[in-house]
Amino acid sequence: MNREVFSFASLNELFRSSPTVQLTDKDKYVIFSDLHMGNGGKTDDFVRNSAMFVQVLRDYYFPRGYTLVLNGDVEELQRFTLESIQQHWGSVYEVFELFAREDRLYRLIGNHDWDLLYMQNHSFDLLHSLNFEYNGNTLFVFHGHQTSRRYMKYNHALGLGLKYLSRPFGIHSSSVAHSSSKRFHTEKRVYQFSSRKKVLSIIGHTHRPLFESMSKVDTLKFEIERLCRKFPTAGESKQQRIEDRIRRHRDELNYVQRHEESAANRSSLYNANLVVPCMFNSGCVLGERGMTALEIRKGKIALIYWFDGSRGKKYLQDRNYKTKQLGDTTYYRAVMKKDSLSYIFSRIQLLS
Ligand SMILES: [Mn+2]
Repeated sequence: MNREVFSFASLNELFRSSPTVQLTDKDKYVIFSDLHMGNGGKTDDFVRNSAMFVQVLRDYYFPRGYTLVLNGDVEELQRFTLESIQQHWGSVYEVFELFAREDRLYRLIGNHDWDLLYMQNHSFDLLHSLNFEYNGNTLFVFHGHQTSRRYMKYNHALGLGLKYLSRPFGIHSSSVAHSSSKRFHTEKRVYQFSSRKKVLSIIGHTHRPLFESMSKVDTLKFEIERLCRKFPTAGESKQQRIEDRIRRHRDELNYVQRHEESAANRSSLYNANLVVPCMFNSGCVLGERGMTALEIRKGKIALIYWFDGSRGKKYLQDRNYKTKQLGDTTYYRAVMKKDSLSYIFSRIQLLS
């Protein structure tokens, strides 16, 4: 079986065996993935945003009635023992427990916390994937490693290798997140599967946030093109505003291209003029200034960026994004992208 056939069969099996939950316009979900919690030491990538993560869950999502979906790679079990992680991150498990006690927590397995499936010393029910049924359409939530035979078959052996080989050298969370070609293959296979099945997939794993199958660079380019097209027929007062918006988007595009690794800039992944908006990615919790998440609320899906204003003011100054402060903290919530699920599904139906 070649890789692509394997990948489709593997995702199809996962999809068919997914538990299904009904999603209505009254429901609220927040999806985080890729925390990679370690032992709190120097090579624990989670340390940087851990305080923000706990406070955002406890003071923002919990009181607002959200159900929390943790979409894989919560613990970094390929480099740390579960005991050392539990010992250091009690505050994180406490906040998970808040949601769990009210039946508002779903934990999905990833490749870095896969070993939990064979462990007894934790209290989580673990799922491989989860389907949301929304007005006859399906949102398919899974971590994303399932596209690769390597992870499915040899995950256990790989984990042992990483734990015993890489930790002494202080290697940070490695694997797919940092390899652009692996990331590309994961995204491509999830995209192909989702557009063929006409489902909306939500993954993590590659650490790159995606909204409607587009990266940030793709989104900015599309938006600039759309505004340019609007410009000639807009009235004079509107033209000025369009010009300002184009300039801000161009500045941001330059910024992203200068500051983010080259893989994040790979655009037009799918060699198509019409991108089917079937693939979303919650990104990760490990960003330098913040973390990303996907929210589903009132029949809409949004890509959210939570950041620490004391570490970077970029999004506070950028009028293209709505930001809101969390209480009197230095944490801010910015809505990067937002769209209605009905509109997204009608485009998936029409374009794929
Ligand atoms: Mn992963």
